Amino acid sequence: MTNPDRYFYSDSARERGFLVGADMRANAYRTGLLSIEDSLEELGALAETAGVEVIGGTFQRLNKPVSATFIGSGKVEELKTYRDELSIDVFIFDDELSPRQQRVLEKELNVKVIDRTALILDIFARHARTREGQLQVELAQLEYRLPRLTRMWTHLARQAGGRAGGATGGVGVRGPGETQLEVDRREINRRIAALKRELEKVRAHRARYRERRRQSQIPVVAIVGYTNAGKSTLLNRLMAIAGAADDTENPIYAADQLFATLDPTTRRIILPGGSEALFSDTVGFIQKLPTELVAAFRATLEEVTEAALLLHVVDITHPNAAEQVAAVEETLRQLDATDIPMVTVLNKIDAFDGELSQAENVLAAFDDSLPVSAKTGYGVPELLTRIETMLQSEMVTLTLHLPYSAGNLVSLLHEQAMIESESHDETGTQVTARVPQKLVRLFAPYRQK
Ligand SMILES: Nc1nc2c(ncn2[C@@H]2O[C@H](COP(=O)(O)OP(=O)(O)OP(=O)(O)O)[C@@H](O)[C@H]2O)c(=O)[nH]1
Ligand SMILES: [Mg+2]
Repeated sequence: MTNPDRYFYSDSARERGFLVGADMRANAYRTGLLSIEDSLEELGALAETAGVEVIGGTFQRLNKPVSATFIGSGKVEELKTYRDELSIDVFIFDDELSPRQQRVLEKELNVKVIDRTALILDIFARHARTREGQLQVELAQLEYRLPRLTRMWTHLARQAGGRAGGATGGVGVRGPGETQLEVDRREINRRIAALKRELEKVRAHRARYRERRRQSQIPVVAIVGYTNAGKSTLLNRLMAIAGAADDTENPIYAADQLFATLDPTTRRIILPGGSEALFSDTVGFIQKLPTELVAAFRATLEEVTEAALLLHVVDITHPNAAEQVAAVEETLRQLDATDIPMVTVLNKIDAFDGELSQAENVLAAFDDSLPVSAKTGYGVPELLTRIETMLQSEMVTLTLHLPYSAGNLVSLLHEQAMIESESHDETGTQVTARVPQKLVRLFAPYRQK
């Protein structure tokens, strides 16, 4: 990563954060998949990644959120004590606060109050490297902040405005642009409109790139999984073992950090039987990922929805491996990607100190799971073979005669199939192609012996 901290606080100026959670007893209000303790621990890891020094945390059992303050008034009083005794700069809530709740809490507590979403956006802002990634994050941040703009935040932004390096107001309030919190709502709206226009241009460019890629007929394998599961490390290992089609490409940044990767990276890899596939690494998933965030990153996540195969990486050493799997499945459902065939790997098997059978028990629900170690390479050759077999079995060879009136089907073949031969006569197009199983029925009327 280049200059990760250039625009952000140094350690000596780290903000002191305190975590706040609520354990909802009424089912309708439950969020996330982890126990409250594990969820707060994850929130702490997110806060540390965003550069906050986590001083402590607390949670409250509630039937449902209190409408004005999310937590009960007794808890708010308790937080005031922590604020004074522990010199807390920022309270970080594990669930998304409504703009009103946040305003009321900031007024009561008289320090900054942020939530999990703001924290994740802050980390995304730090880790975005491509233009599209940066635009996407800035847009998501502004849309998130617009209804939450309070004097507290603008005040902080002004205070920080004079700082060398341009840090603006610390965690949750900092972003790619320096001026954004010093401008008023109207200007933010103007900026949002400008960002949307620019994003559209960048996206059109990327759509053209993807179109070219489609025409190259190489299947895409999207690497998915919970953040920090080892997706980027695995892609680096796949390249080392299988051989990248272009060996000038740099390794992908991997680190013991949440959301180390934000922007998609694609590498072309030669599979054991000689066929090729494009492997795409992208942003990880997390529980309690707000739907709006998934929507904001929909373009990035198209890598996932358009893939021929999903490679689901699970960190089997993580105590919440099973819950993480459930969170990934939930996000795949939100993305409408559940129809795509998937192979699951139980990663970090080198560091797993239980029995292998125990690991397999956790994931007994998967037909296609393999133990691997991205670190040592264990299981990776078998994985490559499995992927190649799955990619091939997903395709069916069809010989077709398509009348010119079915031109849209010819386009579909160009987009989704691997064309082996194609010729034209007076009545239409004669094609032999390897077609993804899910599309075969569309071509039934045109099949030839
Ligand atoms: N012991 C062990 N550690 C691993 C293995 N694979 C990855 N790691 C470590 O796990 C951490 C996360 O790895 P990444 O490859 O960055 O994970 P990621 O899934 O890309 O994470 P994000 O991009 O942050 O979502 C790093 O510290 C890796 O060194 C493995 O097989 N064994
Ligand atoms: Mg990564």
